[in-house]
Amino acid sequence: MKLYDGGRAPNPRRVRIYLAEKNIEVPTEPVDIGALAQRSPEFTALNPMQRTPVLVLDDGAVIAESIAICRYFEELFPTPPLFGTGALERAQIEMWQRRVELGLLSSIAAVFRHLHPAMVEMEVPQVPEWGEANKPKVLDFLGLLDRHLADREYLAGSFSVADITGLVAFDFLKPAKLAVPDEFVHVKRWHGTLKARPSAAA
Ligand SMILES: N[C@@H](CCC(=O)N[C@@H](CS)C(=O)NCC(=O)O)C(=O)O
Repeated sequence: MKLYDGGRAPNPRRVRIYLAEKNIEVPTEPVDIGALAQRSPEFTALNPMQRTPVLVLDDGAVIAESIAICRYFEELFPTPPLFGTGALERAQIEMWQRRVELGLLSSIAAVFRHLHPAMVEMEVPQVPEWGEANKPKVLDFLGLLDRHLADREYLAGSFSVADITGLVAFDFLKPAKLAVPDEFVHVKRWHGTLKARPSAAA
């Protein structure tokens, strides 16, 4: 088994945090996405989407997409449960995972990818207007999250993969040069709680 890891980028980090929470060790191979190694013929043969992370099993089977990789390990090692237990909690974790992935992480990624000079070769074409258009979307979502977190510690039930996506998205605000307004105290408290977990160092 081998995990092709894209370093400091947010999606590979989601999987590393998940694995750290589960105490699962997987041999990794770094993919230098800054040098566009994900576009090499070898990597493209593994993942035609040319994105990291990618998990390759001993029999050569390939799993891409961060959450698909996490789900694979969840089936093998259900404890501690990070996708929830019971029908309702599972559904609510799924709901928040998707909301945070689509509503926050994707918008922050759009700001970063379309405005940061370092992304000029990776994001073709870079459309600065789209980066700018996503800034208020990020703020709106952070506001929604703040209201949701006012009376709960985690996004849905106990600590879960939804919080992992949220943590990674939050930490991606800095490279995207976005700030969290001071009034979002609940989001900040939630982030502080997640950041204090040892897995956040992954
Ligand atoms: N939906 C995918 C997204 C993967 C993704 O966008 N990975 C980024 C790193 S965060 C990447 O490899 N980017 C390379 C590129 O855009 O060329 C997932 O959840 O794993």
